[in-house]
Amino acid sequence: MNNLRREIVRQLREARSVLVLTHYRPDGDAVGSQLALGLALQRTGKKVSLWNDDPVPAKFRFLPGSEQITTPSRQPRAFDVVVAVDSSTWSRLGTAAERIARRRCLINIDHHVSNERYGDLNWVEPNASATGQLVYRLIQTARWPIERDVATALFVALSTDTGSFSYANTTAESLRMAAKLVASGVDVGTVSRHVYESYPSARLHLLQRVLAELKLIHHRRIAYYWVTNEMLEESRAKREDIEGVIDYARSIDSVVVAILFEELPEPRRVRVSFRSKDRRVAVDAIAKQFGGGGHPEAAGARIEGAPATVERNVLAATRAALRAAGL
Ligand SMILES: [Mn+2]
Repeated sequence: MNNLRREIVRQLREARSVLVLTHYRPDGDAVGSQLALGLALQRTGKKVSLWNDDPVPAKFRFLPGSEQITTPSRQPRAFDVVVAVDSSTWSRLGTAAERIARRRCLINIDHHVSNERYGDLNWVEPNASATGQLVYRLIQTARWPIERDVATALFVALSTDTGSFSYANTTAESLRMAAKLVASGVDVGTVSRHVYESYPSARLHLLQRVLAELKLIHHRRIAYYWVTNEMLEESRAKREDIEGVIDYARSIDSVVVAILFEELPEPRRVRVSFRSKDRRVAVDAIAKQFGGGGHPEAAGARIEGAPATVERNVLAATRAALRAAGL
């Protein structure tokens, strides 16, 4: 593992131009990992590009350097090294993947068990709490300085993927890393205010609509609800406001699995998110049945079909998973 990390550092050291990518619909770990690596590389004099099909969600735009994240160039461009962070599949990188004319080396850094190892160098550690944790180790291996803006991006990555250091994936190592980042200058209060307390009121209006139709089934162990296009329009909320909405279903005492169905703008396509509060039920295995993936405690899939059919199939698979676990 150490050799792999050293080889990644060697490739980055020899590169002049580096493109750092992450998955579309980026979350805190995606933006934070991409930005931390990008800024650290810039400090060493590399020419760095940061691409994403989707804009940086508003709550992460306080991060210094986030304005450098742009949509992919229209014409294919050549890079010495391309690094993908937090993206389990090549297709989750979106159109960026088509805009790379040449690259000497593709490096894939991720913590999803389901990672498809599409890189020339693949550093995948499912035990890491966040991809940001791997980026942190990489920067340490390279002995690049961790300045305040890099530390802040890494802190956001770690904080968001651990549910503010509350989920089961919070480890002694992730807490030690957080302590070191705070020592490097992270202003925790400011980060929390931006990331957790800066929602537009439209998000709460959306939440009202969504929660009003929450359903509890299977001895109240499964909670699910829908975000429809109509609800989004009426509340004037944006798609990025949907992130975290699933946590309300998850927070109910009796609930083992929470499911959020999101109607996508394209007809007959539904995005389904899963959360599990019980180690006996691995939701990535459920998501996988529908072509998705993720982590045992948090997973998702994009499923083709009429909403009612998708709902029926997903609920049936979830009930079966609970039954198999004796729940
Ligand atoms: Mn992640």
